[in-house]
Amino acid sequence: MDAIAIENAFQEKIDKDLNIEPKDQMPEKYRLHLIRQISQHAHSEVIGMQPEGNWITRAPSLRSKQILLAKIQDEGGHGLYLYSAAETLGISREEMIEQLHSGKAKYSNIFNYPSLNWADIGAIGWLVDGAAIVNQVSLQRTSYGPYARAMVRICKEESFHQRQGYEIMANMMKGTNEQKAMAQDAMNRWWWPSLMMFGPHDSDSPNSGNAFKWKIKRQSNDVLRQRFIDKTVQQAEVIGLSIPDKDLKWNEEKQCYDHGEINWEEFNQVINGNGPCNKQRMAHHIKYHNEGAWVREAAAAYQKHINELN
Ligand code: BYC
Repeated sequence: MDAIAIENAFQEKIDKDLNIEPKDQMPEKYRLHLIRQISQHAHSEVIGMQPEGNWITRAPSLRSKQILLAKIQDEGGHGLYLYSAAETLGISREEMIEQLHSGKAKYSNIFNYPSLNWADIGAIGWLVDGAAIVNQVSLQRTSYGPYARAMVRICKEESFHQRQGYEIMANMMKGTNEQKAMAQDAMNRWWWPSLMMFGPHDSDSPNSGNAFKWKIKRQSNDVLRQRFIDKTVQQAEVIGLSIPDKDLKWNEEKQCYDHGEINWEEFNQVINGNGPCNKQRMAHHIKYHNEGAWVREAAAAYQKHINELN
């Protein structure tokens, strides 16, 4: 089949809502679009372990420490499913890591902010995982089979993560004035970066055109952001937290919350390497990746040995 025939047969499948599987023929641009998005998603999961890992040794109780450990292990697992899904598209793990280290591949803006105290762990679980779920529930119906199936499992785990974070915030809001102030301070620092997680406004989203044509995306950046806001404002009210947005108000006609302007200048700085923790996050990843070289070498030597026996 020539390129046009491949593209037509492919689009016909997409239009019938059929999944595309690794051995199916697909346009090169679809393959590259998915490698970009899935690898960036995987990097986000793995880099996202850093701000939380910062608090394992300082968790306030054995229970909270066990829960946090389990959550961070889940994030590592999510990274692994996603790297594997991307590998089915013909890119190796080494190439993806190389693209992360060279800055060619991005990862979520949100993990370039510091986790300063225990309330931040609550805010990450509640707001960051909460935002991630809204995005990922929609991605369960993405057109590439291995990505869609990874999302089903990831969403189940993320909803536990979101509850873990909300529980921390709810408990702090029942505590002393200092604890309440800590929770509100974490809310103030994490709210706007969480809204940025959904990406630029639809009118400024260069990848959305193809993403919709190929049903990689099912809902737009702005639609998902609005869904997250509407859900989260109510959860904040229940535990007595305020949303740090003076322009936030219920729109009776549209039946959703209007919100203030997002600082896109800050977003662009952060995703281009100039956020508060970008350099620290990357230095940490490179250091431990290099220190783990012996594990990869040992695994390769073991595989070679097994192959020789067979
Ligand atoms: N951060 O054309 P657009 C987690 C980039 S981890 C950084 O709208 P697209 C967790 C975008 O890549 C879950 N960059 O792009 C883990 C593009 O640049 P490139 C993370 C962003 O792809 C541990 C440019 O801006 N979730 O839950 O159509 C602990 C223009 O954007 C961001 C995912 O990764 C951003 N927020 O839509 C706790 C979801 N937004 O690539 C929790 C999977 C945009 O052309 N990804 N950019 O150089 C997606 O759904 C989509 O890629 C996005 C962006 C909605 C994020």
